[in-house]
Amino acid sequence: MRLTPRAPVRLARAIGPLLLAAAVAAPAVVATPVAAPSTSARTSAAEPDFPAYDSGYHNWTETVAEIMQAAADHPDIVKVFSIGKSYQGRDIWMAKVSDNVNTDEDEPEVLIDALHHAREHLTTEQALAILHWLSDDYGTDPTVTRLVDTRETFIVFALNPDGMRYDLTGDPFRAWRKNRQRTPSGTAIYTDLNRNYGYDWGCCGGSSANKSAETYRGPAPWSAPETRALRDFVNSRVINGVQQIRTHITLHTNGELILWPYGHTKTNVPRDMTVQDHDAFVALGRAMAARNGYTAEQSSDLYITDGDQIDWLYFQHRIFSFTFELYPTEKPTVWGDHYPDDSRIAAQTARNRSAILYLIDHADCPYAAVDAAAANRNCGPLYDDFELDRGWTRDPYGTDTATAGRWERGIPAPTSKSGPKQLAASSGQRALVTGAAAGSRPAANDLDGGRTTMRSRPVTLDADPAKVGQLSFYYLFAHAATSTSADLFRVQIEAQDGTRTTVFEQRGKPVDRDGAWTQVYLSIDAWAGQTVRVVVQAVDGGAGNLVEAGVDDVRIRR
Ligand code: 0X9
Ligand code: CA
Ligand code: ZN
Ligand code: CA
Repeated sequence: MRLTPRAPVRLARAIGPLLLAAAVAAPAVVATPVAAPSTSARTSAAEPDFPAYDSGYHNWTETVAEIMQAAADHPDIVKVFSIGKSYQGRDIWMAKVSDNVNTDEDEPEVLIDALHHAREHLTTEQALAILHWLSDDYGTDPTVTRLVDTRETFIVFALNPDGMRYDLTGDPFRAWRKNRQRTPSGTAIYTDLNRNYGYDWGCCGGSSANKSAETYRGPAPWSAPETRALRDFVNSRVINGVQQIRTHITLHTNGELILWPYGHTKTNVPRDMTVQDHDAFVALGRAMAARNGYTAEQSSDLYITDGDQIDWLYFQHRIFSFTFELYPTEKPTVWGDHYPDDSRIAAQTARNRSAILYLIDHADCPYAAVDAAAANRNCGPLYDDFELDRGWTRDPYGTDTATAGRWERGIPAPTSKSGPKQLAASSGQRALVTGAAAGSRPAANDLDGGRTTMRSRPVTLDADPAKVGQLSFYYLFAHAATSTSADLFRVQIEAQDGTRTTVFEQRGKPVDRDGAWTQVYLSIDAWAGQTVRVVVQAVDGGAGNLVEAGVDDVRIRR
């Protein structure tokens, strides 16, 4: 919908790898079905296929042809490119669906992927169905039209093409799960792609170190080219410090489940998740389950996994990431339940239409699934809980003089001297603090020697002053009784023309002041229509003063 392309810097960066891929994927705009890349493994053999009674399923070449056909039929809204190659050298195809599809517009992004696990063929059918909803119903279905116009949806149809093909070389199937990555010696080393992601890889008894096991995690995190391709694509969607992908579904079979992170722990809200995010996961999961009749739960309620995809996507990128376990409900018996008759495909993929469109819709503001208050709180132009690097710069003006305890985004270690000084984060586990480590004694890692400054990424405020939400943040400012008014904590707004205005300031006094997270709300209506930055400063104005400052949960509300 938005015709304004993103800033040129962003275009260059974001489209670079995609253009490269698109060049390789030149047939994307041609209707002719594209042959699967040739590999030594298949030079003589016919392309593996489903048995005749299951011909409603797409094998690998049919899947690729179908994707390419959609791009040829809808060149204005569908673009196909490869995000990398499988171990055996097949392209891992991705379709982008959006209006102005060749432009990287500033629209919330959604990622959907299928077939991590070779035998889970219904997931590829589901991904193809999504591609068809979004492209064929564009212009006729008002919801689809709106979502194509206002979102950028990226779909992977088979993350594991080698395994998908191999599974069809059995009689009739092999019930294969892993990829086809093996050592030259030929020892059976294949990797469960959904145990190979790099967050808490192998941490928690949710995968196997045994090369022959179904849940073999691989020799190292990201050892599989397929997970690396997915990782690199997701990493490439961080633009100016902000991850563009907000919601995600990975499609698996089976169980009729909607699972949210984490899988590596039974704890509902561990330190590396925030309460607000957990609330949004539960609300989104339940809302989707109400639409497709699945059961929504935390993924570890099913069983513990480590190195699984959605844990990484949430932890590393704070993407609201879900595993869908498709039809049928029975727990996998390895052979039976992954191979529903092809007569089920139409109904069982259509069943998920409203749930999946709901999550695409909520890429705009996942917190809206909780309530309007959560949406207003967290979906304004700025919301930073400091759990991720979202583009703050230290010493942006080159005027800082502090010699120690400069601002850093970290896990603050509590310290105490005549009462608490530095505190654990206000939300999640990280905050912006003056020296996160405790050090050998309370005054060992506090702010010393002068000024430290941190500046946010640029944020554009609504042109209507009535619609500029308040700036809010939690702060702490603690000092010993030796403090003077030369010690300070302040927040400024840097206007578009570079001028800075102090909107909040606390100065030191010769009293012992303990650390306490305090929330502040400030009007910034004066900057309506401007692109501004938030600046936080702390100063240790006297030799040897114990001074600690912290900031968390900076918001410009809506
Ligand atoms: O084990 C998996 O990777 C997924 N199930 S499947 O039967 N398709 O293999 C489940 C992943 C979700 N995570 C957890 N259950 N922890
Ligand atoms: Ca668009
Ligand atoms: Zn699976
Ligand atoms: Ca935090």
